[in-house]
Amino acid sequence: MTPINATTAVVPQERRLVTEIPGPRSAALAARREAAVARGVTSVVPVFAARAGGGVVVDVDGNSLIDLGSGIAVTTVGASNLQVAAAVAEQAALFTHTCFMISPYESYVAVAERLNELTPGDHDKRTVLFNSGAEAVENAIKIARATTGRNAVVAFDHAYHGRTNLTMALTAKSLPYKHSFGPFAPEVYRMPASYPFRDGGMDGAQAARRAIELMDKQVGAEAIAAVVIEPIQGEGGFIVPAPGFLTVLADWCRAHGVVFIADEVQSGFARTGTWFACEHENVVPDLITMAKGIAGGMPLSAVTGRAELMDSVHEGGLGGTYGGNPVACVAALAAIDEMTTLDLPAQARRIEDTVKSALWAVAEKLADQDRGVIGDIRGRGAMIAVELVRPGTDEPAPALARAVAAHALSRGVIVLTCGTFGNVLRLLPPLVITEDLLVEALDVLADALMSCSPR
Ligand code: PLZ
Repeated sequence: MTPINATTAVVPQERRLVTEIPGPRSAALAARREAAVARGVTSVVPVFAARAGGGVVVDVDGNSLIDLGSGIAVTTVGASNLQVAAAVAEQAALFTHTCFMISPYESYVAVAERLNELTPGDHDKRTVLFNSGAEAVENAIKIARATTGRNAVVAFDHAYHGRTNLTMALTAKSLPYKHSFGPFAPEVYRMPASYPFRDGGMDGAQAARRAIELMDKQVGAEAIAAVVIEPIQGEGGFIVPAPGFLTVLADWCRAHGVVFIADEVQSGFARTGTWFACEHENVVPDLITMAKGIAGGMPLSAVTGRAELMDSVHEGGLGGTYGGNPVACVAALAAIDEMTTLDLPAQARRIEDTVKSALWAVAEKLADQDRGVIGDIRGRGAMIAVELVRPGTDEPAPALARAVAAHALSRGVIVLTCGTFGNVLRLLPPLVITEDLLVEALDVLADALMSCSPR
């Protein structure tokens, strides 16, 4: 892997601990935070950021941590990418906002043009922009309902689609996302997904038919406006469905006039080694939702889809004050240019090789010592997960996942967890991380796995 972070090299690319974690400045800020910030919003890492870029986050005490989280798959081109930063500064000096619904500007149109080109399928497309992933998903459902005149929406077990009322209803896991926040939006139906590690050998087509049978029986195809699915489930555990699952579902949707929505908020924008994760299965969604990696860290989200569906919504039916903010739009254009020039899809594939071989090596070592806690290693590109279990079973080991992440953090590496059972370590490095830094972080993670796994 060549070092490609020339455009993000302002922050020294190193792991360096100069205090304990958290250091005194972070501890002082934590106390202020506790008195000022609502406790419902929590943080994975107890250190406060001072700067970040390439593959590192530097905290207020001067500790430089290797970042395997990218702020949940957002800083794909780095958190202080020079092209993005320059575009943002230039646009902010021209105007920060007019509201696209009041006086439009070119960058919104240019982002729509780029997304229409980049997303799967060569049909005629249209795009509309919003701020967050949840907002994109909500609007995709609005569009599907308007175009079909139907109400029901199907989502899957282990799904995550956001924290607004409708997207909470679509999200599978109660704690922490839904607990005490109901009632939820009606007409949402949940179907079993494809989870190869836990499906006892069921193949993709079988898992799809299981879901289809339930949809037919419990909802009826003629009542379903949309099926919404993450091509690789993110928060639910980086679950890659068995081959064929997505294609059989998408074919069924097409045959029954059901809008197939791919939620690529987490898996999109080069993350999995292709521009979008549904390309791995040659699935062409009717609508695709995007956010996170789209704009180099600026808040922007989008729905792109078949022109006839997108344009079935009445004039004035879609919008929002900040949707497609001009600063976010120029950031997206710069970020997408970087992903193209640096060929970040290819970089994600190289990261996959490095990460998977390091993880397989630890898995073998642990298994040789009868400590087989690694139940599954899965994912694509720079979206890779390790599912931890009690040795010899498929029983989830969430405490071990937390311990490993904490151990890695104490050695200067940020690792996130996820999963319906909280037992999955997920690796989402910025795609501009250098090979050296990535290997160093993987060594720390391997050490953490070896030290924390029970004997
Ligand atoms: N769809 C597939 O992954 C956001 C959320 C973390 P927003 N995932 C991270 C948390 O605890 O809030 C996500 C996603 C998929 C939609 C969303 C929602 O995107 O930008 O957070 O609204």
